[in-house]
Amino acid sequence: MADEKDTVHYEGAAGGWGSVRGMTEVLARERPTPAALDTLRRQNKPGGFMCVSCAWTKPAHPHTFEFCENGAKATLWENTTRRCTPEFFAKHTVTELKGWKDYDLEQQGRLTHPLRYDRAFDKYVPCSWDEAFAAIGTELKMHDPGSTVFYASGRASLETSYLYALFARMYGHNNLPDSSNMCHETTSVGLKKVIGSPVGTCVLEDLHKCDAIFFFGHNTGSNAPRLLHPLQEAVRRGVKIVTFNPIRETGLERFKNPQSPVEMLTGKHTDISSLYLQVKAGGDIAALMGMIKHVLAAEERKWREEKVHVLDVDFLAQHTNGFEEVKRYAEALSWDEIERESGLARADLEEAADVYVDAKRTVFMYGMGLTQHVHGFENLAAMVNLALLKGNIGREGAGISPIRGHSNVQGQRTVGISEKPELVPLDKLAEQFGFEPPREKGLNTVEACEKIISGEVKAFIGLGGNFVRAIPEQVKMEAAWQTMRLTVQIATKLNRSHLINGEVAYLLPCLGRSERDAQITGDQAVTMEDSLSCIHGSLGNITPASAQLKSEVAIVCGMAKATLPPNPNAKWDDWTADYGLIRELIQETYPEMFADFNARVFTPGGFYKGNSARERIWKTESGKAEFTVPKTLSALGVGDKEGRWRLMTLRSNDQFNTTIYGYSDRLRGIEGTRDVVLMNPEDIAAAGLTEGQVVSLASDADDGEHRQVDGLTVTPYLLPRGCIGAYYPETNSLVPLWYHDEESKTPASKGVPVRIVA
Ligand SMILES: Nc1nc2c(c(=O)[nH]1)N[C@H]1C(S)=C(S)[C@@H](COP(=O)(O)OP(=O)(O)OC[C@H]3O[C@@H](n4cnc5c(=O)[nH]c(N)nc54)[C@H](O)[C@@H]3O)O[C@H]1N2
Ligand SMILES: Nc1nc2c(c(=O)[nH]1)N[C@H]1C(S)=C(S)[C@@H](COP(=O)(O)OP(=O)(O)OC[C@H]3O[C@@H](n4cnc5c(=O)[nH]c(N)nc54)[C@H](O)[C@@H]3O)O[C@H]1N2
Ligand SMILES: [Mo]
Repeated sequence: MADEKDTVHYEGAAGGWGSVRGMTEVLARERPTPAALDTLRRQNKPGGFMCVSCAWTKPAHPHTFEFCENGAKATLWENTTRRCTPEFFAKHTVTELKGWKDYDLEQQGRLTHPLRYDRAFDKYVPCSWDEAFAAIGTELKMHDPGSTVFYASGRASLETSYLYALFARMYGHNNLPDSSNMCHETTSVGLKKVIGSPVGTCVLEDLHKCDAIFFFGHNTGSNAPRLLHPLQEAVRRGVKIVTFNPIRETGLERFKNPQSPVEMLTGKHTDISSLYLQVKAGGDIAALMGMIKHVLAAEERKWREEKVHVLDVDFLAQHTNGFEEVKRYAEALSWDEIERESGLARADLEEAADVYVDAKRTVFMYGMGLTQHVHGFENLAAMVNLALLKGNIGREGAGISPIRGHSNVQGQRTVGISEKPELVPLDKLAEQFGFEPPREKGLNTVEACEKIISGEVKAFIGLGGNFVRAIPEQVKMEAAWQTMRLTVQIATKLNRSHLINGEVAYLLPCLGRSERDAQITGDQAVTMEDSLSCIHGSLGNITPASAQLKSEVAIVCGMAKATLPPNPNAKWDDWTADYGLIRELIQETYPEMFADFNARVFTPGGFYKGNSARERIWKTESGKAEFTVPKTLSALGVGDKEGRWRLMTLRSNDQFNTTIYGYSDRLRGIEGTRDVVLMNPEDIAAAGLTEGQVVSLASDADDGEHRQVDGLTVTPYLLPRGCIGAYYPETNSLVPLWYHDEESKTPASKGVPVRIVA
């Protein structure tokens, strides 16, 4: 069982005994109840409860244990026996708690009571729900709705999300930023622009039928481990997986299935990637254009020599726009330039392109490595260019499949949490509820931050998440945050955002998804949409962490009722009593996607909401799928310069976003600390540094702003030269607020310009 060793460059497979060890540690840490363990058996099964971790799909025919190490961690994190009570807050001032680590804050366990911030004593004190709702309602009534922001982290159910967005619009704004704004907004905006669909086009079947998978910028072993099962099955069918990632992530190299006794006992594993290319951070556009150049050359040769096409020429003619321009651009590119910008050798890119040429059906999958760049849109557009060449969108076994983050982040957008009014059927809402919805564009995450800094935003409500810790430019934002009049946070556990308060502040504790949600008509189920656009019901059955907790639906309805003038069509109490009524409303607003919603809630494998691009109906400006000539070959927002490094802010295997489960990044072999900067050994030597030296990172964004993070230990790691890695959220203050994807404003957390200060 060599995988159990805590080696510093961990060589074991993802999964395997190591993941069993990971789970054992969580069990010891969270001290879950037997009921919580039983819940794991129901996790991601039809009729069961849907994991709060990643958004990977929940299959109709699940494995015996359809969960992974990190899904189990998320469930057990929610079902810890630890409690963060009013007594705890009586002992600690908020200022004191600000000095604590993220890990230690959340280790206090589940929040148990609604709390009000008492500024005079700098402490949270318990209050009643009625008091909290009344105070929030009074405050909101005094505000201009336009100066209020309703944020959502991508976990809340479709039912909660629909009502939250309705509340915002009845109150009078579209300021509905979502965690998606920091994540796959590049996808929502970018794919919409080029293929007319804001979400991926694949279903699970496509992974069972493809011959090749091109895989970009996703750390699957940590962030969507259950996806390793279909990838492993694909490899066994002979599918070639070509991976582009600056880091050799263990899960994508090797996977040992912890659910297979044979693999566990014999030490066997599956090699996942047949070709693993360590592209430079920000180098994917160049890599993709290089492959396109090679595919075009192959087309020319094949046609000349055999009168056979490599390209899908019928598809190109009938379904696409702009092919000739991209062809000219790619043909004119020099391999020198491609090699320099991508950091990859021509021979390797040609080998990858040959896999593509030979495959009949190719799926493209990607994560934050493509979306979190200043030219994130160009990344996606270049990938779509490659896919279009061979008609790999809108047919079986092929397509584009973004790997989404939070478990319902895609669904929140589907049911109206959007700052973009054009994406929401406002006329329909007007008719359904008898009010005039606001039509002006709302604020996304970056814009909300800008207006908090400028003082124009005066109230913030956070439906889950840890906004202040997750956003860029953290130091400046924390200072600006406290100038707001009202901050309200709805949460399960204490985090840093709860310690940065407006003048009036409430912290409202809610049920987790695994908990029984008993309302007066009985126990309620909720629904969510996964990465593959399938909608699933989820039924919690654990006894709530405290009798004081309310469901997110009840909290949203409570705030809405206290804020809005009476409206006979807004039945906040009835909706709280019976979530089936909310699903009827969703069905009425979105009849095509949600037909027969209540009857289909527990469809095994979920029900598919449909996708126009999958049918080759292109809802783009030209009515066709768009080829895009890249504006640049580098996805970075700044050029190279002496002493400037490309910082990737990364997740470890022991965290869920800002929730730090522990200090073991098992799959990367980094143990006991998160305060590291990962560097190529040759770079360490060339920069005159030594392994183990403690350094600072400082912003090198040429904007005159001072940003610095201290106390990071230089750790050798096989990264491309010039690229360094460090953990998110510890290094978020290094990301300038203006450094974001040009099209979608997704913060560019992967190619951050920094200097190393010894
Ligand atoms: N256990 C666990 N699961 C999670 C999460 C979690 O924190 N913990 N978070 C959830 C959320 S909200 C999200 S959005 C997803 C995030 O899941 P990922 O998309 O995997 O996000 P990151 O961990 O940021 O890792 C990005 C990957 O991109 C690579 N990369 C960095 N820069 C580049 C580049 O320029 N090009 C390429 N090709 N690759 C690059 C990095 O090496 C890394 O492997 O996971 C979700 N699931
Ligand atoms: N530098 C850098 N910054 C990043 C990223 C990066 O890769 N690099 N990634 C970005 C991405 S992809 C994302 S999605 C964002 C994440 O940003 P957020 O979604 O805002 O943050 P989370 O860390 O997921 O939120 C954790 C908190 O959610 C609360 N919570 C947990 N479960 C529940 C629940 O059921 N209900 C409620 N109401 N609250 C709950 C808990 O209090 C917990 O502390 O961060 C972004 N920021
Ligand atoms: Mo995310």
